[in-house]
Amino acid sequence: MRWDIFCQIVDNYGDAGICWRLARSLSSLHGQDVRIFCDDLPTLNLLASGVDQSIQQRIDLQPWEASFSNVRHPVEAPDVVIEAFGCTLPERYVAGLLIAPKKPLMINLEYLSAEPWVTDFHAKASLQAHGIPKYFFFPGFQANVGGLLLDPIPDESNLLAMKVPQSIEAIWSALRPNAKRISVFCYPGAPLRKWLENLSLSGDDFDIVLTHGHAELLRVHAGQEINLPQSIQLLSIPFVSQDEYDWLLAQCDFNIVRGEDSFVRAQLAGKPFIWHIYPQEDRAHQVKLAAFLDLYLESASQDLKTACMAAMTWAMPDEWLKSLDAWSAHSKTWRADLLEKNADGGLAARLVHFVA
Ligand code: TRH
Repeated sequence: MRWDIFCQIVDNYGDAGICWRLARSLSSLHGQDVRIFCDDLPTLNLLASGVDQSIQQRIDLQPWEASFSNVRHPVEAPDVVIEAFGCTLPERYVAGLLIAPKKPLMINLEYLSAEPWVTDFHAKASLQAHGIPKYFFFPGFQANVGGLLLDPIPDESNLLAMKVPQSIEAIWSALRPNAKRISVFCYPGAPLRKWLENLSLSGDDFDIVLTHGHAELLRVHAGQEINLPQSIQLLSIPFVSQDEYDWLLAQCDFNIVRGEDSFVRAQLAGKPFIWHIYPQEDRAHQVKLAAFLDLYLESASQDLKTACMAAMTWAMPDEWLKSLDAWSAHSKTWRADLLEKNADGGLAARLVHFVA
């Protein structure tokens, strides 16, 4: 089948990150023909770079405007149209669909949420005046929703086989063998400086890998130069490709992640993490975080529950760091659970099945 994915980049990298991961799964695991129409191609290309050429060449990355004219041609008419995160399709594209030789199926691919209501809305029809059938599709953790994007599954053999990405080779050589490694990818509101200062009191050594832009963020927010004891080494890396970022998560003992895609990848890496959830004005993010923690910590001991909840709401490390070993073990179990629950191939496979 031919799939057209529409990706509008609202902010940051998550919209492009999800669209790219979905496209590569549909193409390389399910043999589908995929095009992405994106309003910010450079960002999409940045995420997609570094991936095997055989994967990249099969996915057609197009600017948003390229969608206006070509659906009328029989060979170009899509079978499935994905509106990522409910983005509005270009009117000229929809007008073309109405006179295309075949009617596609439209899918509104929603945000990931662990909230219970998602199960009632997943796969439900959304009636449209134009008459083209459209359905909601919710990614999620529960059994009866759309699942997670797994591809590529980070297993030990493929991650160990991967070399240190060239762009960070020099920085990587500065890591200390006995220091614990923490990667940092969060939003500007995080109390990062205070958090690092508190971490430095633990008596252990930590190498902190700051992803693109975070060193600047630390300085701006602290309003002064960072002055931490030697037990904390800050290493700043450039933006890396999506596969390289996956590798980074697996190389660290603890990760700070955000948004949606890095949040899932940290779980699949099987490591403890802080999810810095995207802050929303109406505090809806607190409900979403609580819903996730209910599932994530369902089988955890009371001590671990208390520690994880504290960490995820930015309590200082001295409140929860003693639980890190138990949390590491829990992360491996949670990863195995996720893989088992998505053993049918997860989101991409469920989409293909749903459409069929
Ligand atoms: O970029 P994000 O913050 O996510 C977004 C926004 O919050 C957006 O509003 C929301 O619509 C969307 O999430 C769902 O974080 P996220 O989702 O983790 O996406 C980041 C992507 O960037 C992810 O695919 C990993 C990738 N990445 C790299 O490829 N290289 C890097 O160096 C880094 C730091 C990330």
